[in-house]
Amino acid sequence: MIDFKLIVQSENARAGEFHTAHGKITTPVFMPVGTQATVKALTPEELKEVGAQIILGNTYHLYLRPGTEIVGRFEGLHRFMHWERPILTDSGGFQVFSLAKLRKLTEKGYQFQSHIDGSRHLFTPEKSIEVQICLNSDIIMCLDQCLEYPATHEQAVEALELTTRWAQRCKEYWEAETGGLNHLFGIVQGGMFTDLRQRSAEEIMGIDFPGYAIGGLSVGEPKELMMEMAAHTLPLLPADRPRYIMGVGTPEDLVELVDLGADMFDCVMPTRNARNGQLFTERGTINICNARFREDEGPVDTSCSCYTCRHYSRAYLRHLYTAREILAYRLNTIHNVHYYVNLVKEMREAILAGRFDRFKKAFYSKRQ
Ligand code: PRF
Ligand code: ZN
Repeated sequence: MIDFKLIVQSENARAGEFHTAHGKITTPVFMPVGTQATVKALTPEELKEVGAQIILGNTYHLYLRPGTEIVGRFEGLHRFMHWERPILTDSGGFQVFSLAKLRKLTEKGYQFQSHIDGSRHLFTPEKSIEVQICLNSDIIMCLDQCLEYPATHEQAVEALELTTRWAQRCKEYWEAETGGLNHLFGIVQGGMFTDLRQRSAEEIMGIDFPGYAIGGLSVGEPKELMMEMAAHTLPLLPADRPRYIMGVGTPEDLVELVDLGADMFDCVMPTRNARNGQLFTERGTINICNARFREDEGPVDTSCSCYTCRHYSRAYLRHLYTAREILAYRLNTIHNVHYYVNLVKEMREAILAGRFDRFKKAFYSKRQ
């Protein structure tokens, strides 16, 4: 079992911790996305310097390339990529759904053609767990069916029922195959329907997992609907297990979701947006291409202590970006990942000190 320890709960916001084979994780926690066994543009040393505790990898990508045969020779992802802290892998369902060609969904699993070379594959719940165990990730996810938005109630029922049957198969395979070192998380689906979110939560909790994720959010629905679904689902989940919101979101989303009782997050925004010149600051986002930074000698964010902000001006970062220099991507990514990791760390400190409400007010008052 995961022995998740809730250290302080104030209203719904939680500060906790749990252990994995590669060390302790304190929550709330933000997991930078390292899809292909690399958080794009950063070395593991840089990730550690910004304070990343755990990163996310993608089963779909790593299974297709380089393949489990190669990663297996290194006894998993940690040594392969030189990252000794915890790793969570997503199961592949969501990535098949968004990337693969000619995919077909049956009771067995996903049939699809690789987006890389067109080769044919069948991804079953058992296969997903097998691959994730071979990657030796610390937290592995059940294969689920994430619905697109909008979807009908009937479609959402079908997807949640399939997700439950697959969760059962994942659990059985996991119990038979792992020594208990890889924690398996269940995923709640249910589309944008509160009755189905409740039903999915009950069915997935009935199978009993070390942790629970809420999937199917941030798939194109309006923000209020996303928050309504999260607010409805989070309190249904057991207080003594970590709660992970998959693939969300903006800094504001993270503040609101921590306030509602979420513990874990991943999102491509800090890394992807960095490569598009968008930088997060406590006053809101800026685009470093903007001409108003041409002569700006100040740092990206005066309140930031990251390597980029300690040493470089906005004028220099604008120059690098406009000149399409490789260093632009690296420095921007260092800053953005630091921003996200630090935001969540500050929320944890505020919860521990019993001042999360004040933190949230200050967070909004600084934004323009
Ligand atoms: N399921 C899985 N991974 C995901 C999602 C999901 O619903 C989402 C939805 N935001 C992101 N990543 N397995
Ligand atoms: Zn910075």
